[in-house]
Amino acid sequence: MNAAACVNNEGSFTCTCVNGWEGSLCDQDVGECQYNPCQNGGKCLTTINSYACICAYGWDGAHCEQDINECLTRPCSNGASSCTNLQGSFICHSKSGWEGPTCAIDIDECINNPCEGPSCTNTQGSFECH
Ligand SMILES: [Ca+2]
Ligand SMILES: [Ca+2]
Repeated sequence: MNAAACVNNEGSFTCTCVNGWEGSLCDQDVGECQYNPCQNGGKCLTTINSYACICAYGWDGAHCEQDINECLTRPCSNGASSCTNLQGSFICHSKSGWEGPTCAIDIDECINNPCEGPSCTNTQGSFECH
């Protein structure tokens, strides 16, 4: 037993576990997660005699120590000229006419009244003057 103290209740009992153990029978080892070995915001989960890291977005590896190269999945849309991998993230460099983290959002250029005349039509990735 890894219990420091057990109290007998009616029909049951409650154990206070020693450091590093948890569970009603103090049979769950939390030692590995005690000093969270998961990096970059990863969450540590105990498993039987071991642990697993649930990594935050953008990270991978047994201890979330590995940056995911998101650029390999070509996340940038609409002709974004290039993707730069960052630690835990990535950046799309948009061509003009698009915005947003993956350059998927069309800019409504007509808001800034770019046409000499009264008539501007926003188009996907551009705009037209009439
Ligand atoms: Ca990355
Ligand atoms: Ca547009």
